[in-house]
Amino acid sequence: MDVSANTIVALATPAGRSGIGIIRLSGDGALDVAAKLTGRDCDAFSPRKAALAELRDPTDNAAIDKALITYFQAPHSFTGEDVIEISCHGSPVLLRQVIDLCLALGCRAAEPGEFTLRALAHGRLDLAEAEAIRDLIDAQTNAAARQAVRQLSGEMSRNLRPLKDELLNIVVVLESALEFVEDDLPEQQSEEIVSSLEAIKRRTLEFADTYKAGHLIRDGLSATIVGRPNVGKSSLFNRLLGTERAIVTDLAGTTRDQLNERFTIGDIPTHLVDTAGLRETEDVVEKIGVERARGAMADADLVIVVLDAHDSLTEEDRDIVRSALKQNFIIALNKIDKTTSRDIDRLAAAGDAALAPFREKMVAISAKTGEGLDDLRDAIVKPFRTNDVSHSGFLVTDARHYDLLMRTHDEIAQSIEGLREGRSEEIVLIGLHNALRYLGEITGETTTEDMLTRIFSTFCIGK
Ligand SMILES: Nc1nc2c(ncn2[C@@H]2O[C@H](COP(=O)(O)OP(=O)(O)O)[C@@H](O)[C@H]2O)c(=O)[nH]1
Ligand SMILES: [Mg+2]
Repeated sequence: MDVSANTIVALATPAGRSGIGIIRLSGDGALDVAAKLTGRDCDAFSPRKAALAELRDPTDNAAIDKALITYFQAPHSFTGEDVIEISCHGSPVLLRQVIDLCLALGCRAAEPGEFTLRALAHGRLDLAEAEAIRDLIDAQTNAAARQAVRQLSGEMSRNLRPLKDELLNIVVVLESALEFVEDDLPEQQSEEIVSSLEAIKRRTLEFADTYKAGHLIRDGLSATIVGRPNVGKSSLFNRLLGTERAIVTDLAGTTRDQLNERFTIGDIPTHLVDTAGLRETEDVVEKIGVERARGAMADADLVIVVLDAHDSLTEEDRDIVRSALKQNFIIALNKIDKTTSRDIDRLAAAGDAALAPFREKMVAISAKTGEGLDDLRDAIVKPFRTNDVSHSGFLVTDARHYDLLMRTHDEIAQSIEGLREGRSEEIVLIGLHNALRYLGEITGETTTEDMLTRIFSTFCIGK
């Protein structure tokens, strides 16, 4: 049998020019491929030792590069299989050549996340840890990276273990009651089980509740800047990003297409959208821009309505505030450098009585001078911060984990109800078995092929 066929190869470093580029192989044929590429014997490579070797094209023996080759022998490797890492010079052309040679020698191009999937299959990691690798690579802030590292070190399993053990104990008691007791569970034992289940349910919910903070740290929030033309939306966009990204002029209708950029506020990744000014227009291009602006507004976690503090409020402004009411929104009163008063109450009152109810949501700023920008940044993240979670704690960051925790919670809640209503142990046990299965799905003890395919498709190739 050709052992190379099940050996996968991929570039482990980003595509493009770099100092060094690393190609990784995993599988039974990895060592053999390394030997053929270097014209050496397999035993020239010792586990966990880097060897400097000339890579040659086996067909014409032409030199390709001088590379550092490191061999990790199964099972002591990332994947649990034989792994070869080839550190070449970081030329895209050269790296492509080496990968093509590996393919010609019988390797197969790795699927997204396939190295990690193999690590999972060989018990080198659990599923939550595998997902943590993806999250670490994708992390946009220090805080997100730190959470991923904690999850990678097995904190998810450590948090779930006691819950699972206690659930399992209860399942055992109920199952033996089924087998050995003629009548129903004695009243007192049933009450004990209910109170233990209540405690497990509470802890599951507490853990799931950390998702609000965890989700924010990992995925951040999206904020869309809206307002009528010329109030200073693009100026604010640039000011928040710290670059002259959007074109600013005193002509209404300058921004026609929307602009998207990422930046961070404190530890929170923020996806900021600048939009075309909302107004009735006959200009075809601007009209499309206005439609897109309405779409971006509907999709946003937070809408930042910009008003001109120097100008009186128009009917368009009122319409825009009204359409933001359905959502999380704040109001940025811009151009305060042009007003004589910085007092927000007076600004709000001068603007319009219609603004009075939203006093709490208003921040006075100047996109031109930067005044009030710190307050605005605080106001952007404030609606999303949770005070009840200590950030030193471990947070649930993944929607999949949150969903499974909530399902676990609901199953336990139903089982408690069943016990209280004196239903048969069989019925109660179904819910508890489901709860155990959901907890198992988080760490991957119980998984389906389909589920793994879905999860690993979100990984990058080469990891
Ligand atoms: N004085 C002053 N002018 C501003 C401020 N923000 C924007 N502008 C000016 O207002 C005009 C329109 O700005 P722009 O950002 O293009 O507005 P947009 O149409 O809402 O995107 C430009 O001439 C800006 O220089 C501000 O805070 N103070
Ligand atoms: Mg603009």
